[in-house]
Parts: sequence; structure tokens; C-alpha cells
Amino acid sequence: MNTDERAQLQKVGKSFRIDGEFKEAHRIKIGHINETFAVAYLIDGREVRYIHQTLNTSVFKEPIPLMGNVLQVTEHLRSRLSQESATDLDRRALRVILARDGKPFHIDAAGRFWRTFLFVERVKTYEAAETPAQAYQAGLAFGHFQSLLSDLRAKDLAVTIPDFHNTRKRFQRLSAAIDKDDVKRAGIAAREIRFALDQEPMVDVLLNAHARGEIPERVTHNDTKFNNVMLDYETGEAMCVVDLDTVMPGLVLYDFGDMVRTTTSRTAEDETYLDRVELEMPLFQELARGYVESTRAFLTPKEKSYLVIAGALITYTIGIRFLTDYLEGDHYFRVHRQDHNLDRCRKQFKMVRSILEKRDAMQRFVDSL
Ligand code: GN1
Ligand code: MG
Repeated sequence: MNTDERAQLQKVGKSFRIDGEFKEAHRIKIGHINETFAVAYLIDGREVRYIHQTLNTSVFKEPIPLMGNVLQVTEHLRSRLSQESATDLDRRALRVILARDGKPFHIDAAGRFWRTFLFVERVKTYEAAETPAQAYQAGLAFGHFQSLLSDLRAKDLAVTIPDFHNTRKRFQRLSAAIDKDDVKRAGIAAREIRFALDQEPMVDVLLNAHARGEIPERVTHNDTKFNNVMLDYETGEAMCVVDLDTVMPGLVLYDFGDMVRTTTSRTAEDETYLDRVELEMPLFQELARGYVESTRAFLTPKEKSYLVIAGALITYTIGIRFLTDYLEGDHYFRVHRQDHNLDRCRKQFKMVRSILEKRDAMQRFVDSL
């Protein structure tokens, strides 16, 4: 980080209710959309760390209601956790640090939108799950998260990105990108395009189930990647769920589906050695066990019956989003190398194949829970 950036962060910090001496800052390379920095302050001789984060307002077009959601959700989590007599609350739920003017954000002179959280200490995140025990913790953590929010009214939350997991709309956008082929990449991605189009029969599965009234909308996280669960770095216990920008009304199946996508293979999201990519049953089983255990109070048999197909569907949905961005010229997801979005897409599609192949065994396991 250069001196200008440091000076800028120092200035940002002054706009928030942090009373201490700025010590150091560094960028955290996590996520494809926002920019995140860890900043240390000396407060009464003690080091206290914070997260300053810019919100990408071309993705999140209504940042103020979004921060309203984040504040409401974090306060609700905190109050529910204290009812459960949980200790260590600042490591179990994010704490929003207000700006000096009392708002949960600050807009700097360049128009950038900033928010600040207390840093969660002594935890670790992983790009991919390494053990079944970690998969279990992920299932438990997101299930518990949904459960703690289950008494919040979904309609009291703003919809931060409309149709976020609407696979039909994502499919339409992909079809348009294929037709336009603006950056002339459809040829390179011909096999992936074929696979994506062949899966069309799966596209409406959850949308139809919801339309038929089989599965309700609840308050959901909507970005349940494994790297959004913070695990205690000594015990491995899930402490805190982060990245609350897309918490809004949704189907619990979206959340479980994205957990399957990111927690059931010990490979990164952009793995290029596809022979290594497959759904690993021990990881899936522990993930499902943790999730079903922590959602027992509200999950209906109907919702449970869609868990496995949701894994395939959400993995497919994120895959076609990577493919669409590739065909449109990489404007949405940050890329770090040539054809990065295509690599990400290939990895997702390989997972979709694997999930569909193992579907029956996965279903039998879920039915046994
Ligand atoms: C984006 O920025 P990050 O990594 O938290 C995206 C998710 C995708 C994910 C894929 C708002 O999340 O929907 O699943 O990348 N977030 C948004 O890794 O589009
Ligand atoms: Mg996210």
C-alpha cells in the first residue's frame, strides 16, 4: 500500500467514531467486488483493529438502504445471541462502527462510499474447505444465521440487488450476451455455452416451486461462500458469518446451494486442473448435517427435499454469471489473469456435472437426516 492510500485511509478513519492513534493499514485481498482494508489503531495503549471497506456502487446501486439492512441484521443477531447467552459477541456478529455524524457510512470527497466494522480477531477464513469438520461448521454457521434471523420480517429488509438468484433472468442475460458476442469470445467459450444451454430444463426448478407456494421466502444471506465463514483459529469453531451486503428476502435453498458450490470440493473457485474438481461426499455429508441440525426449528420437509437440486442449480447460476461476464468483457467480477472468468465458469460447470452424477446418493443421505 502506498503513502497516498495510507493517508487516504487515515482520513477515512477520522470520519468514523474511532478515538485512537492510527498505526498501520493493509489491503485484504478478498471478494470480487468491494475493496477491503484492515486498519490498526492505538486506543489507550491497546491495539484495536477495524475494517474499512468501500462499497462498489455500480453493483450495489442503493448503498444507503443496504447499510440500513446491515445495521438491522447485525443488531438483531447481537440481541438474539445475547438471549442465547452467547459470550464473545464481537466475534460472533459483525459490529458496525458509525460515522461521526451517526450514519452507518461515510462518503468521501471523491464520492466513494465507505463503511467500517470492528475487526473480528483470532479467526481464519479459507478459500476452500479442507476437512469434513470445516464443512460441518459452515453448515452450522449459515443455518444458525438463518435461524437467528427467522423472526425478522423479510419485507422489512431492502432488496439490495433485485432478482439476484433469479436463474431465469440470469439465463436470459447469458443468451443476450451470446447473441451480441461484443468482445468476440463466444468461439473460445463454445463448449461452456453448449453446456449452459443444455441445462435449461433445470433453470426454473426453484422459481416454480416458490410460485406454486411450496417454499417460502425468508431472510437469507445470499452469498454463503465458504470464505464468508470465520473459523476460530485455535478450535476451528465457526464464529461469525460476514459479507452481509446481500442479506435480503430469498429462498433458504439459495444459501444451501451456494454452500454446496463452495464447501464440497477442496479446490479453489478458479481451479484449472479440472480432474481434481468433484463433489466430495464426506464434505457434502457434514455440510448437510450441520445445516439440517441448525435449521431444525423452521426448515420444512419441502425445503429439505430441494437441498440437493439447489446445490446443482446455484452452482450452475454462478457459473453462467461468470460466463456472461466473460462474454461481456469482464466488467463485473474482478479478474486477475486472462480468461479468469472462463476458468471460474469451467470449475463451476465441472461441479454441476459432479453434483448431478452423485445426486441420488446425496439425496439418500439428506433423507436420512
Ligand atoms: C461475488 O465479491 P464476493 O466474492 O463477495 C458475488 C457473488 C458470487 C461471488 C462468486 C454482489 O461475491 O454473488 O457468488 O462473487 N457478489 C455479488 O465468488 O454479485
Ligand atoms: Mg459477497
